[in-house]
Amino acid sequence: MKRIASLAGVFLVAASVLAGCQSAQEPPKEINLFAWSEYVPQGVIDGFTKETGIKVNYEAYASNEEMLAKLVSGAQKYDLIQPSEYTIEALIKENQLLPVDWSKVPNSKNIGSQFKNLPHDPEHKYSVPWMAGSVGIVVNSEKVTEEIDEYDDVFQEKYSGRIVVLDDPREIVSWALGSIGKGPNDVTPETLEQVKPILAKWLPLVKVYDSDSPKTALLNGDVDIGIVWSGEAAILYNENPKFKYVLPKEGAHQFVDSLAIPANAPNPEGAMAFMDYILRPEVSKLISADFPYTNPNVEAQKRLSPEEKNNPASYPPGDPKLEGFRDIGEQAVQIDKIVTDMKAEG
Ligand code: SPD
Repeated sequence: MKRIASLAGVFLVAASVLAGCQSAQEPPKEINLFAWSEYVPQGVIDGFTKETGIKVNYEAYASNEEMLAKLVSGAQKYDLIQPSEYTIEALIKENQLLPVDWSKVPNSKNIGSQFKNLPHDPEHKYSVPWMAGSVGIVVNSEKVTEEIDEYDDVFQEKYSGRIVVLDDPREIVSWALGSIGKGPNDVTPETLEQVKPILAKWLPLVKVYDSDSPKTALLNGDVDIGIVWSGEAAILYNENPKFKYVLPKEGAHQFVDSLAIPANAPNPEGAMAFMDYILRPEVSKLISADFPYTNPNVEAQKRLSPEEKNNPASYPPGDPKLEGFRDIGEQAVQIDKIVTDMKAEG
């Protein structure tokens, strides 16, 4: 846990105290869900509560590091968290997750085989994929008319003050690594030295850092180009197909965000009931409707409309070069420091 605490260190924040006590005999009739913002439809939460009587307290975060910081602070106990693949990997290494009792999650049969036994959870013991997706370039093609197909194309002087990017140091550094022919997991002190001058050139051009809703600045016309989560790009495309999604030719991050149960969860039974509920095809379909990422539930995918399946950000055509992030241990602290310092310099 010490290593996780250090990874999360830069984001440590005070947390509110869990309200109320539960008696030892009576299972608590609530679960605390700590999940990404703009990812969990209120209708899904309400449907679960209506059916089970279990209240869901949904608290949102905008980065894995923010989630880890609050988790390790211990001020609040969570029944479910929703980390990305590399963070699941780190938490498993540190024995911070409970194994899922699959007999309590029979709808796990709906998870596509390509989303099981991935490197972050090789025995498929701890995690239920929520949504997968990619991180790519969005272009307002009415404003940016030249061809954009690699990271360097985004960070050009002429686009200064017209760029939105995710507020996520690990993602940002992966783009700079890509631009020098390195993979997103080629993180060493040497490669970090190599990306520093690139970031020093790129970051002053950025107008907006936003991991919660990067689509907003594009929709408002505050910016014309950006690097965002695929689900945000899919919503933009639905609003207006002038917003084109481009997966950079150097390669891009393919994330898998999953539900997992922290080792100290007060109500693991309630957590598994929620896991099973969201794996119902008709419920999973509702998540796709609001947040059009790549749905890892094969039965839900069968129920999507042609428009949903043909959205090029949700389900990119062809065979793009995509790669998951791995846990990089202490190097994550360096990445945070490099990006945070450079942003502060302006
Ligand atoms: N609003 C939901 C965003 C989900 C992004 N998950 C991927 C994170 C990888 N760093």
